[in-house]
Amino acid sequence: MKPLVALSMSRDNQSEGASRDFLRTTYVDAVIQAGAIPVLLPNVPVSVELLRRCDGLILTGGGDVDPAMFGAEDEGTQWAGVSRERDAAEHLFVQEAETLGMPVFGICRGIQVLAVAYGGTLIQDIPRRRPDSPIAHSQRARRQQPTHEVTVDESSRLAQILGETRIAVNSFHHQAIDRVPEGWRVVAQAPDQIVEAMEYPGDRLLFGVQWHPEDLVGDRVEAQRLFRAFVDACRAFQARKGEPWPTSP
Ligand SMILES: [Mn+2]
Repeated sequence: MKPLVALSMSRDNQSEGASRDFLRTTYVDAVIQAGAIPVLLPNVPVSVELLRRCDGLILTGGGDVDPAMFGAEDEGTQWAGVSRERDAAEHLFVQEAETLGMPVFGICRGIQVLAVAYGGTLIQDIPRRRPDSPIAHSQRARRQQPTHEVTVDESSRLAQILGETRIAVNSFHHQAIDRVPEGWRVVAQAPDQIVEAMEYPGDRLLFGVQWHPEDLVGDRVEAQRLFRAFVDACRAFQARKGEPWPTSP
Protein backbone atom coordinates (compact mmCIF):
# COMPACT_ATOMS: atom_id res chain seq x y z
CA MET A 1 0.00 0.00 0.00
CA LYS A 2 1.17 3.52 -0.78
CA PRO A 3 2.22 5.55 2.28
CA LEU A 4 -0.39 7.78 3.89
CA VAL A 5 0.75 11.39 4.22
CA ALA A 6 -1.21 13.50 6.71
CA LEU A 7 -1.66 17.19 5.85
CA SER A 8 -2.68 19.92 8.28
CA MET A 9 -5.29 22.45 7.14
CA SER A 10 -6.11 26.14 7.37
CA ARG A 11 -9.09 27.41 9.35
CA ASP A 12 -10.80 30.62 8.30
CA ASN A 13 -12.43 31.44 11.66
CA GLN A 14 -15.73 32.79 10.38
CA SER A 15 -18.56 33.71 12.70
CA GLU A 16 -20.09 30.96 14.77
CA GLY A 17 -21.02 27.89 12.74
CA ALA A 18 -19.54 29.16 9.45
CA SER A 19 -15.83 28.27 9.87
CA ARG A 20 -14.13 26.01 7.35
CA ASP A 21 -11.02 23.84 7.43
CA PHE A 22 -9.48 23.91 3.97
CA LEU A 23 -6.33 23.26 1.97
CA ARG A 24 -5.10 24.37 -1.43
CA THR A 25 -5.21 21.50 -3.91
CA THR A 26 -1.55 21.96 -4.92
CA TYR A 27 -0.52 20.21 -1.65
CA VAL A 28 -2.78 17.26 -2.39
CA ASP A 29 -1.56 17.06 -6.00
CA ALA A 30 2.12 17.24 -4.98
CA VAL A 31 1.69 14.35 -2.51
CA ILE A 32 -0.10 12.22 -5.11
CA GLN A 33 2.52 13.05 -7.76
CA ALA A 34 5.24 11.89 -5.32
CA GLY A 35 3.52 8.51 -4.91
CA ALA A 36 1.60 8.80 -1.63
CA ILE A 37 -2.03 9.12 -0.53
CA PRO A 38 -3.01 12.45 1.06
CA VAL A 39 -5.00 12.41 4.31
CA LEU A 40 -6.41 15.74 5.52
CA LEU A 41 -6.42 16.46 9.24
CA PRO A 42 -9.22 18.75 10.46
CA ASN A 43 -8.25 21.18 13.23
CA VAL A 44 -9.64 19.13 16.11
CA PRO A 45 -7.70 17.22 18.81
CA VAL A 46 -9.09 13.84 17.70
CA SER A 47 -7.20 14.21 14.40
CA VAL A 48 -4.22 12.89 16.38
CA GLU A 49 -5.91 9.46 16.15
CA LEU A 50 -5.97 9.82 12.37
CA LEU A 51 -2.33 10.93 12.31
CA ARG A 52 -1.36 7.74 14.19
CA ARG A 53 -2.60 5.69 11.23
CA CYS A 54 -0.48 7.70 8.78
CA ASP A 55 3.19 7.43 7.78
CA GLY A 56 4.25 11.08 7.69
CA LEU A 57 3.07 14.61 8.46
CA ILE A 58 3.18 17.73 6.28
CA LEU A 59 2.54 20.97 8.16
CA THR A 60 1.10 23.24 5.47
CA GLY A 61 1.16 26.99 4.90
CA GLY A 62 -1.44 29.45 6.10
CA GLY A 63 -2.09 32.28 8.54
CA ASP A 64 0.13 33.73 11.21
CA VAL A 65 1.06 31.89 14.40
CA ASP A 66 -0.31 33.59 17.53
CA PRO A 67 2.73 35.15 19.31
CA ALA A 68 1.35 33.78 22.60
CA MET A 69 2.44 30.35 21.28
CA PHE A 70 6.07 31.41 21.66
CA GLY A 71 5.62 33.55 24.75
CA ALA A 72 5.84 36.91 22.97
CA GLU A 73 3.73 40.04 23.20
CA ASP A 74 1.76 41.01 20.12
CA GLU A 75 3.91 43.65 18.41
CA GLY A 76 0.84 45.14 16.77
CA THR A 77 1.54 43.94 13.26
CA GLN A 78 -1.15 43.17 10.74
CA TRP A 79 -2.33 39.71 11.69
CA ALA A 80 -3.52 37.49 8.93
CA GLY A 81 -5.58 34.39 9.51
CA VAL A 82 -4.71 33.62 13.15
CA SER A 83 -6.57 30.53 14.35
CA ARG A 84 -6.03 29.40 17.92
CA GLU A 85 -7.72 26.10 17.09
CA ARG A 86 -5.22 25.50 14.29
CA ASP A 87 -2.26 26.54 16.45
CA ALA A 88 -3.39 24.11 19.16
CA ALA A 89 -4.15 21.23 16.78
CA GLU A 90 -0.83 21.46 14.93
CA HIS A 91 1.03 21.59 18.23
CA LEU A 92 -0.59 18.25 19.13
CA PHE A 93 0.31 16.84 15.69
CA VAL A 94 3.99 17.75 16.13
CA GLN A 95 4.05 16.18 19.60
CA GLU A 96 2.43 12.98 18.32
CA ALA A 97 4.78 12.76 15.33
CA GLU A 98 7.70 13.17 17.74
CA THR A 99 6.39 10.34 19.95
CA LEU A 100 5.98 8.09 16.90
CA GLY A 101 9.31 9.08 15.31
CA MET A 102 7.36 9.90 12.13
CA PRO A 103 8.85 11.97 9.27
CA VAL A 104 7.71 15.62 9.28
CA PHE A 105 7.95 18.23 6.53
CA GLY A 106 7.03 21.84 7.39
CA ILE A 107 6.11 24.24 4.60
CA CYS A 108 6.03 28.05 5.11
CA ARG A 109 3.83 28.41 8.21
CA GLY A 110 4.80 24.77 8.81
CA ILE A 111 8.48 25.53 9.40
CA GLN A 112 7.36 28.24 11.81
CA VAL A 113 5.06 25.81 13.64
CA LEU A 114 8.02 23.41 13.97
CA ALA A 115 10.26 26.18 15.29
CA VAL A 116 7.71 27.19 17.92
CA ALA A 117 6.82 23.61 18.91
CA TYR A 118 10.49 22.81 19.58
CA GLY A 119 11.08 25.97 21.62
CA GLY A 120 12.13 28.60 19.07
CA THR A 121 10.64 32.01 18.34
CA LEU A 122 9.45 33.99 15.30
CA ILE A 123 10.02 37.40 13.77
CA GLN A 124 6.45 38.73 13.82
CA ASP A 125 6.83 40.98 10.77
CA ILE A 126 9.89 41.02 8.49
CA PRO A 127 9.37 44.56 7.04
CA ARG A 128 9.18 45.94 10.58
CA ARG A 129 12.20 44.03 11.92
CA ARG A 130 14.29 44.25 8.75
CA PRO A 131 13.29 47.47 6.93
CA ASP A 132 16.67 47.42 5.20
CA SER A 133 16.02 44.10 3.43
CA PRO A 134 15.94 44.32 -0.37
CA ILE A 135 14.08 40.99 -0.61
CA ALA A 136 10.30 40.94 -1.06
CA HIS A 137 9.36 37.92 1.05
CA SER A 138 5.69 38.71 0.36
CA GLN A 139 5.96 38.44 -3.40
CA ARG A 140 3.30 39.81 -5.72
CA ALA A 141 4.17 37.50 -8.59
CA ARG A 142 2.08 34.38 -9.16
CA ARG A 143 2.65 31.41 -6.86
CA GLN A 144 4.50 29.34 -9.50
CA GLN A 145 7.07 32.09 -10.04
CA PRO A 146 10.34 31.93 -8.04
CA THR A 147 11.40 35.45 -6.98
CA HIS A 148 14.40 35.12 -4.65
CA GLU A 149 17.40 32.91 -4.24
CA VAL A 150 18.31 30.74 -1.27
CA THR A 151 21.73 29.39 -0.41
CA VAL A 152 21.70 25.87 1.01
CA ASP A 153 24.38 24.58 3.38
CA GLU A 154 26.30 22.04 1.31
CA SER A 155 26.77 19.70 4.30
CA SER A 156 23.02 19.49 4.96
CA ARG A 157 20.58 16.70 4.24
CA LEU A 158 18.51 19.32 2.40
CA ALA A 159 21.36 19.89 -0.08
CA GLN A 160 21.57 16.11 -0.62
CA ILE A 161 17.84 15.98 -1.35
CA LEU A 162 17.82 19.02 -3.65
CA GLY A 163 21.04 18.14 -5.43
CA GLU A 164 21.76 21.89 -5.44
CA THR A 165 23.12 24.51 -3.06
CA ARG A 166 21.59 27.52 -4.79
CA ILE A 167 17.97 27.48 -5.83
CA ALA A 168 15.31 30.03 -6.76
CA VAL A 169 12.17 29.94 -4.62
CA ASN A 170 8.80 31.63 -4.30
CA SER A 171 8.06 33.58 -1.12
CA PHE A 172 4.76 34.29 0.67
CA HIS A 173 5.63 35.09 4.26
CA HIS A 174 5.93 38.15 6.45
CA GLN A 175 6.93 36.12 9.50
CA ALA A 176 10.15 34.12 9.77
CA ILE A 177 12.17 32.11 12.26
CA ASP A 178 13.98 34.25 14.82
CA ARG A 179 15.48 31.97 17.48
CA VAL A 180 16.18 28.50 16.10
CA PRO A 181 15.22 25.73 18.54
CA GLU A 182 17.97 23.83 20.33
CA GLY A 183 19.52 21.00 18.31
CA TRP A 184 18.13 22.27 14.97
CA ARG A 185 20.31 23.59 12.15
CA VAL A 186 19.61 26.48 9.82
CA VAL A 187 20.36 24.92 6.42
CA ALA A 188 19.22 27.60 3.96
CA GLN A 189 19.09 31.38 3.98
CA ALA A 190 17.88 34.15 1.70
CA PRO A 191 20.40 36.83 0.62
CA ASP A 192 19.17 38.98 3.58
CA GLN A 193 19.94 36.10 6.01
CA ILE A 194 16.29 35.32 6.68
CA VAL A 195 16.03 31.62 7.59
CA GLU A 196 14.60 29.70 4.64
CA ALA A 197 15.08 26.11 5.84
CA MET A 198 16.02 24.17 8.98
CA GLU A 199 16.48 20.52 9.76
CA TYR A 200 17.02 18.27 12.74
CA PRO A 201 20.15 16.15 12.33
CA GLY A 202 19.64 12.39 12.53
CA ASP A 203 18.03 9.47 10.72
CA ARG A 204 14.48 10.72 11.04
CA LEU A 205 13.52 13.19 8.27
CA LEU A 206 12.40 16.25 10.25
CA PHE A 207 12.73 19.54 8.38
CA GLY A 208 11.01 22.61 7.07
CA VAL A 209 11.28 25.15 4.28
CA GLN A 210 10.00 28.71 4.26
CA TRP A 211 8.97 28.68 0.59
CA HIS A 212 6.13 26.82 -1.18
CA PRO A 213 7.50 23.84 -3.16
CA GLU A 214 3.95 22.50 -3.71
CA ASP A 215 3.42 25.39 -6.15
CA LEU A 216 6.66 24.64 -7.99
CA VAL A 217 6.43 20.89 -8.65
CA GLY A 218 4.99 21.50 -12.13
CA ASP A 219 8.30 22.51 -13.67
CA ARG A 220 11.01 22.67 -10.96
CA VAL A 221 12.83 19.40 -10.42
CA GLU A 222 14.21 20.44 -7.01
CA ALA A 223 10.66 20.96 -5.72
CA GLN A 224 9.72 17.48 -6.96
CA ARG A 225 12.78 16.06 -5.18
CA LEU A 226 11.59 17.46 -1.84
CA PHE A 227 8.26 15.66 -2.04
CA ARG A 228 9.83 12.49 -3.41
CA ALA A 229 12.44 12.36 -0.63
CA PHE A 230 9.72 12.95 1.94
CA VAL A 231 7.48 10.22 0.54
CA ASP A 232 10.50 7.85 0.47
CA ALA A 233 11.01 8.54 4.19
CA CYS A 234 7.30 7.90 4.81
CA ARG A 235 7.54 4.58 2.93
CA ALA A 236 10.51 3.55 5.08
CA PHE A 237 8.59 4.54 8.22
CA GLN A 238 5.59 2.53 7.03
CA ALA A 239 7.80 -0.54 6.43
CA ARG A 240 9.31 -0.28 9.93
CA LYS A 241 5.85 0.01 11.48
CA GLY A 242 4.87 -3.24 9.81
CA GLU A 243 7.74 -5.18 11.37
CA PRO A 244 6.93 -7.46 14.27
CA TRP A 245 8.27 -6.47 17.66
CA PRO A 246 11.84 -7.71 18.14
CA THR A 247 11.88 -10.82 20.29
CA SER A 248 14.66 -11.78 22.66
CA PRO A 249 16.72 -14.81 21.59
MN1 LIG B 1 11.38 34.13 1.55
